[in-house]
Amino acid sequence: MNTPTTRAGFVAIVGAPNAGKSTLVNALVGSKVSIVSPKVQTTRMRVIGIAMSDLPDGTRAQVVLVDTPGIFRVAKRRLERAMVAAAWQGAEDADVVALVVDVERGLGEETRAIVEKLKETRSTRYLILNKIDLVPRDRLLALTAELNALVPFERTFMVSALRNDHVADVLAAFASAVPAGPFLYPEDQAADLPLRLLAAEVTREQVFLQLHQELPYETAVETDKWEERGDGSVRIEQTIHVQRDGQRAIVLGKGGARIKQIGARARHELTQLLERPVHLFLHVKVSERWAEDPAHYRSIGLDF
Ligand code: GDP
Ligand code: K
Ligand code: MG
Repeated sequence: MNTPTTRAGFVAIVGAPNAGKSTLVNALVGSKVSIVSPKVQTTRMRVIGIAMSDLPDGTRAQVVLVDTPGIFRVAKRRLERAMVAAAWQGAEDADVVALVVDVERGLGEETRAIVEKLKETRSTRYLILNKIDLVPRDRLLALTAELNALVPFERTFMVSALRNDHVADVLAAFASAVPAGPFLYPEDQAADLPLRLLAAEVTREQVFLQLHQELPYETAVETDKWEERGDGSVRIEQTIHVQRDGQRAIVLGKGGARIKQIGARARHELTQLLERPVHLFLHVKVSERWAEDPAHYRSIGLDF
């Protein structure tokens, strides 16, 4: 009998805003993938990172990380509610749900609300106490006990995502926890896929920020082309997929004014995130059934 040589699966990263989820994802993946900022709710959409890990027995693992949007305590708007629902759906589908807690903040209201939800999940639960560089060790042990009393976690890790302390232990645990099986993403795509997804999320966020309720949640953005140029810049081509002609007109705006504005803001954000000049080209396409095809959701990181 052949022992499987690869493993692959999904790990949902959940936690209160500013717990350090994006920082952890970046540390796990080893490159700048997710959006990190001290502002609450920067990561409105789900961004996927892919971490590769070699296990001691020679098995290679592909860990697909889902950085969920902030868990909003009061989701008033339709979009927010849909995002929260999507986040929980993601957590439910994942092989492991990892709760990240800022140890300096401790057990706040948001973390409590997430823990309540975690009681219902059938996925394996991990607890990741983050920012251990900021507090004394006895606080960590007290917090571990407090959280495990609320809901049992299979494993508890104490890390500093920022300093990359003990992050390797977390990755090794994720890699062992995902099931044996083929990689979910081709290895040659895995490197720039997160960047393509991230770029799509940045534009999608602008579409929603600028058009609010005028578009359905299913409106999607796909990065079609990603070209690293010799002069250090990157050329990105994206398609905004809408479902009807009327929506296309909304995205374009009068004389193309709206799409220009979306493109300008997205380009500005991407230039800062990628730390190099970005040339961004946007297309709008009516693709009626686009949103219904699960393969497309997978390719843009909305669902799996
Ligand atoms: P998210 O909202 O959960 O994605 O949190 P972020 O990753 O954006 O981090 C929020 C803030 O916490 C940022 O200013 C990070 O630099 C900071 N941060 C993240 N991890 C650590 C850590 O291990 N130690 C310290 N001191 N700060 C951290
Ligand atoms: K943040
Ligand atoms: Mg974040």
